[in-house]
Amino acid sequence: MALADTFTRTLTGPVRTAPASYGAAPTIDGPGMAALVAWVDEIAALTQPARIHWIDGSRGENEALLREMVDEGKLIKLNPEWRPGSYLARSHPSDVARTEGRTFIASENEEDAGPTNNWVAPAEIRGTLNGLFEGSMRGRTMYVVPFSMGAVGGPLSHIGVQVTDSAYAVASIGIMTRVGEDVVREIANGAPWVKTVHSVGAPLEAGQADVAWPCNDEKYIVHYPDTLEVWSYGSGYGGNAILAKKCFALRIASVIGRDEGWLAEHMLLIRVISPEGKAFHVAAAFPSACGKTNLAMLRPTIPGWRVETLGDDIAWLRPGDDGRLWAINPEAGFFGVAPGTGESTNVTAVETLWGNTIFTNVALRPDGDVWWEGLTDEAPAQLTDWEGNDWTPASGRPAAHPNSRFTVAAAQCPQIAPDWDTPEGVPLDAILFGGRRATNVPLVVEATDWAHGVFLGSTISSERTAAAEGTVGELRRDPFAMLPFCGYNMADYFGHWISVGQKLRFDRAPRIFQVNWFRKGTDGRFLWPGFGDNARVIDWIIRRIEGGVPAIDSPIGRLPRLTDLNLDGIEVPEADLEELFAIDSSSWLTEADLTEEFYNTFGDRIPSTLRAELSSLRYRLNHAPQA
Ligand code: GTP
Ligand code: SPV
Ligand code: MN
Repeated sequence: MALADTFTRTLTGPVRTAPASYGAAPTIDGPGMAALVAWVDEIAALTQPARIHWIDGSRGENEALLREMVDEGKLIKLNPEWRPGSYLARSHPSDVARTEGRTFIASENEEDAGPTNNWVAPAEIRGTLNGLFEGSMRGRTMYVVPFSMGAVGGPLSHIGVQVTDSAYAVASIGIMTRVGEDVVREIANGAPWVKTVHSVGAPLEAGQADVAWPCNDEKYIVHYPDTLEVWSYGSGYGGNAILAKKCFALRIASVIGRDEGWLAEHMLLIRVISPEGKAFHVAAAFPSACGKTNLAMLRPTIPGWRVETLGDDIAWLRPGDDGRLWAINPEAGFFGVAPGTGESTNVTAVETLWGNTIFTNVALRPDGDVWWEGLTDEAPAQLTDWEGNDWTPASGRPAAHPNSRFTVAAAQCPQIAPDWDTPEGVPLDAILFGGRRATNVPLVVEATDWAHGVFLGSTISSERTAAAEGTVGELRRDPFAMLPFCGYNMADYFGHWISVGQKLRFDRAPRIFQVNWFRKGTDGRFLWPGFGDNARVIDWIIRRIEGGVPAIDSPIGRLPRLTDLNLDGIEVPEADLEELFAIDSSSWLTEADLTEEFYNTFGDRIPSTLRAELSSLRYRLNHAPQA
């Protein structure tokens, strides 16, 4: 094998005996194969791993990998009696979330990255990265992981290859995407693919002992939108390491979508089935840790309604020939927030996690099962916390890290749609935008039309969460929940949303709504029960789509008449309901000023349609009577 030869030639680290398959590319012929092998050779020459392992995606391979990680102390096997086939990983305490400050867009032109992204000049950063990646895999195995986002060969699907020195990343990608030799076959047959390179940046010198969670204090998550590449260095956690997810399926895919006329979005995807048996498809964009997984697994508390899960984090949307907007979930698993996931909030997730799950940074029970805040109302008396220390309820600190997560196959979800991985996707009826807003934003507002909906999406702000480094609770702009994930100039992205709308038939385009489950009373408590009761908002949305109920025009959009909300079986005090929908003109005029300030950071790149929407909003706030 040419590859094995190159591999031996460039080897500088220690060599350990390894299975014969290690280092050998699969014997698949086709015109695209040489370029793949050459690229892998090139990365190996740079990073100098001790071994190369082409991942075939088989069950046996996965089991061997997990066993190896347990032997090396990188995973803790959970008690199979409670949690079969499941593991706990504890990250380094400095490597617990996406590092947005170390995430870069290396487009040729700085303007193309825009003011919301960290831009670096590609030539310059390539030099820096070459220095860091040189020898970065010494003493480690370099895994080559071919993966597909969307069903292999599907019309909306895209493929990629991740090279990584993290077995944890390999196991995670195996759950989150479709990995296997059928992807290599696609590449061999000439399909285009995205190159992603990942190193934890912790080479092992001869005789040096490994640690449970290798990583590096210096981190770089770099995207090259012009050449469709991702290079990630120094972190083993989540979106920093599973490059198929935020790096590829959002940042790189958003650029591909801009060029090809579709949208890559930070959205969950569900099918809602009405008591009459009619199916509706809803996508919703909420910022990180703002309720996507929960809504994706909704168990309606109103009788007769059913929800089938299609996706919980990413959706790719494409206008169809029929004038509708079609959506797929490109992923194959859930990388979900653990804290707050419990029987009373998201029982579907709890059931999904029965086994075959990798947990990261949750607490360990003495009986070998896991626990996190919110799993049960009462904490166990004794735990080992996410850092491996003894913990009791008196410890005064969380037992699980606030951004602790579970990684589990979508197919394991008890309410997964039977056709969740259909290659052509589902036609959307509604799009929801939301965020965490203690004040101002009502429970639900309907956009008057597509342009107003795009305006609503562009103005989303949300209180920061633990999903990324930063101060939790601080309000920040997060348009379309894409602030950290848009791979190009966000003003152009807003324009792209408008142009996608123009490709839809006006009577078949999804209707757009803004929602907020997180409004608080002056006493600091949530005004809305949320979770399963969010079905009551979905019920109103669907009745709007069906033309079943009138709405109230307000300066910020269409609001429900309170009598149209189905509140049977819950007690929401009248005063709370009023407050949930209260619109304070002066606060909204301040929001409008902040929106203008935000728009101005893009100069004249902001589409004139959105400037016009902002003027109309101000006009309505100044002239309409208080709602
Ligand atoms: P990412 O995976 O980071 O993109 O997060 P996500 O958007 O999928 O968020 P997720 O559904 O995991 O929810 C994050 C947190 O919000 C959890 O602690 C939930 O318990 C909480 N949450 C979700 N839905 C609701 C709701 O309707 N009301 C309230 N009060 N909290 C909610
Ligand atoms: C998010 O932060 O939106 C996530 C987790 O879904 S990560 O994969 O780390 O981006
Ligand atoms: Mn997310």
